[in-house]
Amino acid sequence: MSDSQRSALVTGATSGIGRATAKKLISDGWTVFAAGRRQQQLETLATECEQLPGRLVLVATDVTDNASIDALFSTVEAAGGVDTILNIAGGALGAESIADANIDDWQWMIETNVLGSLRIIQKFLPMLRAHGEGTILNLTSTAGVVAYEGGGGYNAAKFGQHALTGALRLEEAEHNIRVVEVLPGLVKTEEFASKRMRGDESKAANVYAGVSKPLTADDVADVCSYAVNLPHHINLDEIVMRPVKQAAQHKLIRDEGTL
Ligand code: 8X3
Repeated sequence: MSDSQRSALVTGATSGIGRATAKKLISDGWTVFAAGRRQQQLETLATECEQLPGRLVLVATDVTDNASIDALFSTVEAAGGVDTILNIAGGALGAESIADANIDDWQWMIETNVLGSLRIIQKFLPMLRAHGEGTILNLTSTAGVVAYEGGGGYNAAKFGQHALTGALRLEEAEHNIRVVEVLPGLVKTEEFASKRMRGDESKAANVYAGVSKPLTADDVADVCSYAVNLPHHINLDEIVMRPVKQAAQHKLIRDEGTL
């Protein structure tokens, strides 16, 4: 890989922020290994990226499965490697109180958000160290720094991923790997709220009801792209981004009469 030819692995690339970020980096001219579970969505992404200047390599991957990550690593290594990892796979499942929480939901959230990132990081760290100027960007959430009612499981997962990210930054600085954390608040994507509310589209719509301009996946992708395109000695440690209408986790301004 030459210095001018940046190359990234993006997980969670089948939808939402991961997909938008993969697309943005390809627009920036990067080689992007787009990893996600759903082959059909990966192929749609490929079609949309045909005219863009970068190079896209699709790799069907499940970040909760070690064998799948081994196969991903082999593909990336054989195709020239990466200097940048963007851990975007993740999500929320359920909005119950702690009293009513479902253990299986918590396990899925911890597996995907925390252990999924850990598996990818452990597998690719030697490659990033060998490169000499590595970057890891972990997409966490404002839910990783502020707890809220009904957020328990997602909070636990994102607080965990946030902690992992902080420790990693301290441990990898001596290997010249910068570790960036992007913590978005309310982002309206096609799947996040719907999945969290188990397909109840009315509950999912209520998450954004009356919020005139929630963040979009493209907004977050722009920020991720900005962070990883900066000269390597600049580490944006933690980027908290919210829509103006969400001044804090507890202060979401909705148009009157919308809920
Ligand atoms: C999503 C942000 O506010 O739904 O990561 O927890 S929030």
